[in-house]
Amino acid sequence: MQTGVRHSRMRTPSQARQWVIRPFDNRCAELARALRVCPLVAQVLINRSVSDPQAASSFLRPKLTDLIAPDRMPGVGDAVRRLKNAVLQREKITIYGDYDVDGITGVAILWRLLRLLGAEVDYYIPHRVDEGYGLNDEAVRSLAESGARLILTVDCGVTALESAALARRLGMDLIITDHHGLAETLPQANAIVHPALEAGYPNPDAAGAVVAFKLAWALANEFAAGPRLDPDLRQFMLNATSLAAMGTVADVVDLRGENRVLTSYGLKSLPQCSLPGIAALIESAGLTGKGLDSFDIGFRLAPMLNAAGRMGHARLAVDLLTSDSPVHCRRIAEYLKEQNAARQQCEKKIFQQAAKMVVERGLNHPDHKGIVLAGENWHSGVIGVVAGRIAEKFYRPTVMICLTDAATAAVGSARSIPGFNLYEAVKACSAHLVRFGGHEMAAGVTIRPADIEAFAGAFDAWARDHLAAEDTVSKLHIDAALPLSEFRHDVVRELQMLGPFGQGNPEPCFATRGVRLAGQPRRCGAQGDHLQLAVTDNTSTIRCIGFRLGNLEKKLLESDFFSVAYQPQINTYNGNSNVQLVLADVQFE
Ligand SMILES: [Mn+2]
Repeated sequence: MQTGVRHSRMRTPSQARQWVIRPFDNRCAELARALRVCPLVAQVLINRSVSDPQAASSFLRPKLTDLIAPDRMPGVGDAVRRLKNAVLQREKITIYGDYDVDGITGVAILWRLLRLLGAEVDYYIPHRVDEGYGLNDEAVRSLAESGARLILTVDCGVTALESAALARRLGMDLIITDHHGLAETLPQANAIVHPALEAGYPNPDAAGAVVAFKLAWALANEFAAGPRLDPDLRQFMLNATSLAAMGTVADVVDLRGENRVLTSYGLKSLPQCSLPGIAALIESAGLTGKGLDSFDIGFRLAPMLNAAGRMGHARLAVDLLTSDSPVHCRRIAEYLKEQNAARQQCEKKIFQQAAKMVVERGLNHPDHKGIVLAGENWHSGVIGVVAGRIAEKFYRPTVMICLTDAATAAVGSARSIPGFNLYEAVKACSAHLVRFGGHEMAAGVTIRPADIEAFAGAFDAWARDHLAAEDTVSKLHIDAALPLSEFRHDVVRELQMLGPFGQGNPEPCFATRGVRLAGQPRRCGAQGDHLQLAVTDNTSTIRCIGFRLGNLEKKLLESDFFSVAYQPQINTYNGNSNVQLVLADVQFE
């Protein structure tokens, strides 16, 4: 049984979860007939708000021709004209990108294309800890001094009014490509490429790497001699699709519509990607020769690329994706693997400290709704991830602050739970903050250590006013409750057509009530963390795997009946393939 592959994405079970079961939709038989699929697939499509037969058909069978033409991306025309000029005049272009996977892949796409077109191009990635997110004045000044004539941003810049004005004063031109929230005033720039700049653009959820991809595509078209791209450009576009798919999955944007088309093609071509950096990354992750899914990107490849920026400098990850030397790439990929292991260790240590603090201080008591923690020497590159895990474990919005010896102001990262607008919460408590920014689900704060206690009180009070008791109960969304006999081999195989899974299109989850054990459960995994069992409801008997559910063994043996929520999958072992249920939760009645 494959136990190592998938459990990395399973959440750590903590408190009881409330099952929210979608009602049966009577449109599903008709939709199933129109699509020639089983009703269960139709039910899941309707649950994902894909109920129109035409839309559902392209959802199940994405086509590259469904991609939106690159010249429709708002601002692309101005950007292409300015870049074409820069290429022809051999002006020095500096790509200025964000340090996360979305930024890194977007930078690599534009850098590779501009090189292919013969441009003089360089890139700059700010340091995550020392410089922070986005375009900053100091970097703009140093770029001007080093002779940059044109700055091209990726995945940042659309709110950098002051730095944009500074670039202009220093005699540089600026093209912004970004997908972050627009403020009331736009920065001064030669072009702004942004999917939400014009109402009605069909994919306002495009990731930063996709915005970069569209610009690169439009520019490639501009330089193509005839109606067809020459072989080099065609190969480039194929690789760029894989890079854009990685940025899209890593940035957790909605995986329906165009993002789904791009991700499904990008994933298919990823194992054969001709970029030595991608091949090296896949090899270091131990995924060579396997078909890759969105979870492999989200939980294996993306964390390695992100580790560079979290533990050191993200420039190294861009180096990996822009180098053509397999030897050099293999060295970087191995180093990133080590950095990722160090990141995991660091994260684990902080997570344990933070979880202990929550319990010791009683912050998980029903009277508390907002968690604020501060710790000595917590690494600011990983606290965002840890805040996310604490928020998930205790199901409360969480702010984590790094205290350092020297700092007069400390930095913190915050993560939310669904239904709680974190940005509004932080804004409401901003009297205690030096700086803050972010959106509904994630935010960053800067705070003087002396103000932490007052901030914690205000944040908790605001959370108590804006969260009901049931909001702090984690919910498990279930697509349908069905007897086990529904999950035949052919049905489960058809359900796989619904992938790639991710934001907006979660992997289908089903439930069966009143099942009992069919035989003795068996603990497995190095520490007996996992559980193998078979369950029956008299219609059928199916094998299950419960990752991190090993401690349920005793309770299962004591219970006559229980309910299971699960993701069905096809498990192939020794040439046999069988339906297996990956347990998401177990409820005892
Ligand atoms: Mn992004």
